[in-house]
Amino acid sequence: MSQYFETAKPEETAVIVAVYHNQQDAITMQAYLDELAFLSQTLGVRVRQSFTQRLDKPETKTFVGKGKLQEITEYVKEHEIDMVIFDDDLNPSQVRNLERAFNGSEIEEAKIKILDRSLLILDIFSKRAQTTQAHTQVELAQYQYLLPRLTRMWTHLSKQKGGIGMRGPGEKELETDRRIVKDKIALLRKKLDKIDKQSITRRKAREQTVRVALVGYTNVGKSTLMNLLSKADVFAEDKLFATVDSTVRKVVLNKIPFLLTDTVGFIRKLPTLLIESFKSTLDEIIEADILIHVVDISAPDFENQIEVVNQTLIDIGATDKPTLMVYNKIDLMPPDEQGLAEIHQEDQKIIGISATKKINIDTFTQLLYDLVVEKYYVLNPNYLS
Ligand SMILES: Nc1nc2c(ncn2[C@@H]2O[C@H](COP(=O)(O)OP(=O)(O)OP(=O)(O)O)[C@@H](O)[C@H]2O)c(=O)[nH]1
Ligand SMILES: [Mg+2]
Repeated sequence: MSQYFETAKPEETAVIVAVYHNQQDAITMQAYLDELAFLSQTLGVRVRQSFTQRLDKPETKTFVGKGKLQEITEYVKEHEIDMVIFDDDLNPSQVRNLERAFNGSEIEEAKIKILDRSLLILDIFSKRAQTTQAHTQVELAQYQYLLPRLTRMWTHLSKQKGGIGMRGPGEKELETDRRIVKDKIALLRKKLDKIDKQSITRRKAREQTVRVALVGYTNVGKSTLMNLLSKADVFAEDKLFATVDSTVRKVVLNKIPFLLTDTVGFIRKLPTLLIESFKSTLDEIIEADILIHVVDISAPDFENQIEVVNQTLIDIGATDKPTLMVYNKIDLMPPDEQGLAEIHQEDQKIIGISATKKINIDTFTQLLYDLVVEKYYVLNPNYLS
């Protein structure tokens, strides 16, 4: 069934559409747009054009206003674009209206696909998942996303040919679809419960060990740093969400052992359903003693990314932990700003590094060691005696 959720095939073409409110500054706007394009490219889609509109909030009926919609449809028809990707979640009636706008009233033969940000993220997660647990978590989120959106406009599951945006027939089939999806959700929940029980047992066994988790926005260099520290071979790539599973490795710094977890990166507007179904993966972060918050200092909107990560940490309940802020990728900063990025404020525990060019790694490990050793003595009070 999972191919049902496949949003796009490589080489398909797309235009991206985003709405910004009036106060949004140009840099943030561009960063958001670049990110949506990057998400699309991660799936192999070629983004041909982007369209933006300033509105207080997206139009209820068609997300963008009439004039803008006209402009987009003309472009899409003229350039034979395969799909239109929207930066926010679309509700079922918006999907229906947009389907009509792009494909005319004869919807049975729709050619142009209407996608939204959550669908892209879910699809990327599903392609990146390695473990049964991650696969099950993504699938659960996908079916939950689909359930309220099952309308005549969306595919008929039992006859599905793959690809969101295919149409299904009448109401009776729709009811059947709803039942299939509900059954599937129940089944996936059960399966996850079972897997979760095993992970809880596994994590309990590690209670005496100091646990450190790498957190941060997606693509900032968490896995690269994990590989550097643990000599593990974790998949790192210049794509969004290279990692969606958790990897735990034992690391020893100056004879003090601890467990280091690399896990899924965060992103703005991460579908809530994903956060919910990834709960047990995120538990690795919630249960960690120390966080290493990795930041891509070369990202034009890095401050915004820090905000998103902090907010997500609050959302999942991973607050009040000793945190080492790591400003990574300082090698990409202009030389005169590299010094600036190398802020090494001991009290604030911020360090500028380059994980690939291995700049400042010794200072970083020293700072990390200081945090780990403190916790180590708490967990092993007899260590010194
Ligand atoms: N220039 C530069 N690139 C880096 C540095 N650290 C990591 N990268 C690159 O940034 C990209 C993302 O690195 P990853 O380690 O996969 O990032 P991640 O945070 O694990 O990303 P996700 O798993 O997708 O959330 C890769 O292409 C890395 O080679 C650095 O210090 N400098
Ligand atoms: Mg990673």
